[in-house]
Amino acid sequence: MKLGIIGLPGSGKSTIFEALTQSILPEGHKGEFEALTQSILPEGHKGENRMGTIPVPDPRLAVLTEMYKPKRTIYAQVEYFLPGMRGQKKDQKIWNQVRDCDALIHVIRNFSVYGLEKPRPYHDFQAMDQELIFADLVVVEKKLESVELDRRRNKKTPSQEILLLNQCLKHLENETPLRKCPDLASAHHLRGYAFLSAKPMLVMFNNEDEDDAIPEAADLTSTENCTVIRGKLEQELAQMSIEEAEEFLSEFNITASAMDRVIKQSYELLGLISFFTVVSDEVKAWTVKKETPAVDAAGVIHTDMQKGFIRAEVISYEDLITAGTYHEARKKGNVRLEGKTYKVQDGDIITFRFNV
Ligand SMILES: Nc1nc2c(ncn2[C@@H]2O[C@H](COP(=O)(O)OP(=O)(O)O)[C@@H](O)[C@H]2O)c(=O)[nH]1
Ligand SMILES: [Mg+2]
Repeated sequence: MKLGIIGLPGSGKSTIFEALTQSILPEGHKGEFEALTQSILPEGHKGENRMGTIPVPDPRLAVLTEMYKPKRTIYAQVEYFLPGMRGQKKDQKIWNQVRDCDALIHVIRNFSVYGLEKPRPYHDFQAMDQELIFADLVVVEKKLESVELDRRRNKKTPSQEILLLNQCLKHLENETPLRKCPDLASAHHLRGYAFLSAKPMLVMFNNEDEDDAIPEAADLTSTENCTVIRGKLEQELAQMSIEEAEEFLSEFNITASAMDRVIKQSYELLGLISFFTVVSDEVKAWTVKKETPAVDAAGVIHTDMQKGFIRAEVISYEDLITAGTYHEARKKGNVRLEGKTYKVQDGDIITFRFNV
């Protein structure tokens, strides 16, 4: 899962990127998390692309680790991507860089800066969203123009795609982002365009230290997925020792680190779930979309597993914990054999049977 961070200059993107990628580690996971946490480009490279890969916190993995005592426990991962500004004229290139992201985090300034006008969250949201819409509009218009040329030269043109592109055109001309049109946003024929306004978006208001409320921003809170972060505060928190951080957490009434919260919200936004595998000394979490059939979940692990899929041996996390051991669960009949079309559920522990 790759989340692109966008927003107007000065909205706090770099600050939040650092808060998310250098976040303090939840108790009990220190070792594993430290090994995985990385933020590739350090200070002094502000103009470059930055990418941070961080583990998805999941207390169930700690329980499974306790049960199986594997050599390794591997958490699911999410990537945060912050496109750099260096050497870029207008936004075109930035937009191309976030095209392969699964979703966008749109950072909006909601803190005061001496010498700058008061924060205008709704205005800023609109300004950036319109740029996304405009970038898509350019792509659609170009394509439709070339299609029209082909038509005049009596070349065959793919009609379904054109129909859909024309629908996109209408919405975009009305300044409606394509994420508001689920049929278009998920249309198979349009996948190759990777439209920016079609990407799921988490609107992130970047607040003052003392303020943890979602701002009044017209009807944004009812029409978009909104969240609040106190970027500066969270960035400072991320750089503290565990002891310092604990004191700080209670002082500012923060319960979960921004990283935990944002990952959770991103999972929900993207309709993602986790399933687990336990094989030869390794407990591992995998990420798939809700409703993913077992055969495709196998493909996330290895294409051979997908091609040679025979069946999936499945037990829910709850059933395993209740039974105490896999052996006991099997005796109780909690271990099921499922076929290709079985829809994987959050927390399933799966063993795939396959031919090579
Ligand atoms: N008071 C306050 N200042 C912030 C906050 N987040 C960022 N800033 C400051 O705003 C300025 C711009 O932040 P930066 O992260 O570089 O924004 P970017 O241009 O979007 O990457 C910096 O001076 C930050 O220290 C915040 O939550 N509160
Ligand atoms: Mg920056």
